[in-house]
Amino acid sequence: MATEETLVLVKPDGVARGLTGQILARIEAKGYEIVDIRKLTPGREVLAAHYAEHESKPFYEPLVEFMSSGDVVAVRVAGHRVIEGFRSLAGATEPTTAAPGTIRGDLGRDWGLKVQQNLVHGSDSHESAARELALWFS
Ligand code: D4T
Repeated sequence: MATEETLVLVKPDGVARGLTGQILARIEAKGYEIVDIRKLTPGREVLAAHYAEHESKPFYEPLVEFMSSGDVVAVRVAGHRVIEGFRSLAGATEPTTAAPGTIRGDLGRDWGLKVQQNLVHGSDSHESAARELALWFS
């Protein structure tokens, strides 16, 4: 059976706060496999493609600005039901209300900015995972 894969991004706030290791450790401790990893400062083009669904939202510009503000760590993660499993590890979008025990609930907070700085991204479906992995690991 083919192993499912997802794209995880440690966002610029996670990298800048030195939380990359803790986040990767949680993924490994859960039992998922880190298949590939790269650190880069993403350009507008990759971010526009990645966040195309949010283009009309008020937080879109602040989001692209934030995501291009520094290094991110892109990770290809594999495991049975990893797409759903990593979303569960990450917790809800808003760090203030994300459940304790999740990455965002334990390590994140609201900084009162125009965009939520919530440490990680995880693909939300098989289609998104395939599209995003091709985008970040081409
Ligand atoms: P990502 O896509 O980064 O894994 O986060 P989520 O799946 O949890 O959230 P999303 O795609 O709906 O939003 C993408 C990105 O925009 C920020 N955001 C989102 C924000 O600042 N304000 C908002 O109201 C929403 C919905 C946070 C994540």
